[in-house]
Amino acid sequence: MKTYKIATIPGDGIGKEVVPAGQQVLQALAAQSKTFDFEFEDFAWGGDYYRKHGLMMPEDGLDALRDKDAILFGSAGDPDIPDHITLWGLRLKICQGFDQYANVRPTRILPGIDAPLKRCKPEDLNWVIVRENSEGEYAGVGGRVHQGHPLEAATDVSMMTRMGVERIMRFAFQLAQSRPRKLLTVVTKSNAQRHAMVMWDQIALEVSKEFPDVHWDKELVDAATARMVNEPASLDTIVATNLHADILSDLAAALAGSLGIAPTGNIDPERRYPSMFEPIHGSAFDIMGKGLANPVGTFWSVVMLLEHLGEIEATTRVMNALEKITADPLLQTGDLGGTATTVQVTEAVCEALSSA
Ligand code: NAD
Ligand code: K
Ligand code: MN
Repeated sequence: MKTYKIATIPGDGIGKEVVPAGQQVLQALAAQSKTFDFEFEDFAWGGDYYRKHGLMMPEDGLDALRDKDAILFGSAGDPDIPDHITLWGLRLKICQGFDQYANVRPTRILPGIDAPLKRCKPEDLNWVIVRENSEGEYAGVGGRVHQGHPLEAATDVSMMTRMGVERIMRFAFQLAQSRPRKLLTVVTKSNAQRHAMVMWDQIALEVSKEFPDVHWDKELVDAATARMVNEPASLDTIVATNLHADILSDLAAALAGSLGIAPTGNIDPERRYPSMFEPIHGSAFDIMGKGLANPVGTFWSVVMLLEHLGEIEATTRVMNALEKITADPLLQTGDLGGTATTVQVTEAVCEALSSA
């Protein structure tokens, strides 16, 4: 029997509701498995920890995570703490500390979901967005001077390195190659950002030579938003910078029905460190603590976690259970137009797993 060590970090807001739900699904799965089990360790980091200790997580927190097989994360973001402190103090500290440079965001319209685009058939929207997750606009390079004075100035420099761009392009081309359509769109903004993005385009061209069987094209990020709405079927795998992909993937999730559904993996493809899986949404201040959060994004993240562990059969089982649940209008949460609660959806998924 293999025992996987999983760290759970619920964080803040609805993270505290959806991560325990995700853990419940993993437990239901393990209860049925003769080949694997999970050993969970929970880390109560985030806004509450900050109020006590002045930090979102302990200074040496990464050491406590280092030997885990994977991390299940909720959200960093507290109504009473500035967002840049919560984000940089927790989520980015882990992503950057463990060099999880590939952020992978699959999106498709699950059965039963009433997606907002009139002309888009469910089969037209099947994307995976690859977000550069270690540098770019979120490199943390910049500063603010002369605060409060007329000469006040501030910068956030988008820093790209050849190594950083090469490795994310190679990852994206490989991922595109593994999908049936072998189609990659490289999102760029090299008309305006004439240094870093021009290098980005040049490296895309170089790396493409290693993947002659992948069809690829380029799209400026502003035009890419319109293309996602107008010609969803023309896209398959998409690679974009840290900021661009952050924005495009919220749009993608909304076009597929709701922010509450979409999953993501913060992956270290070289497997030097644990990878971290989380729903793409944040703390959802407007619904937190009410039991109304849609846990499907977390469950789909659990599917990605299982895939990362190599438990492919389990991956299929959870995804099938999920699709059964989204197809049932009585099991849809408020964001999907239904009235189901987090607990009801979680119990239904666990039940579908044990009866499968
Ligand atoms: P958000 O994703 O928290 O919420 C946006 C909207 O989507 C809200 O109306 C919310 O109710 C709805 N929503 C999101 N997830 C849902 C779910 N599972 N079920 C039902 N409805 C859902 O984004 P925001 O409001 O921009 O950010 C709130 C806080 O979360 C901020 O502090 C932000 O920095 C943080 N945040 C953290 C992460 C992360 O940790 N990865 C990601 C995004 C935002
Ligand atoms: K999240
Ligand atoms: Mn985001």
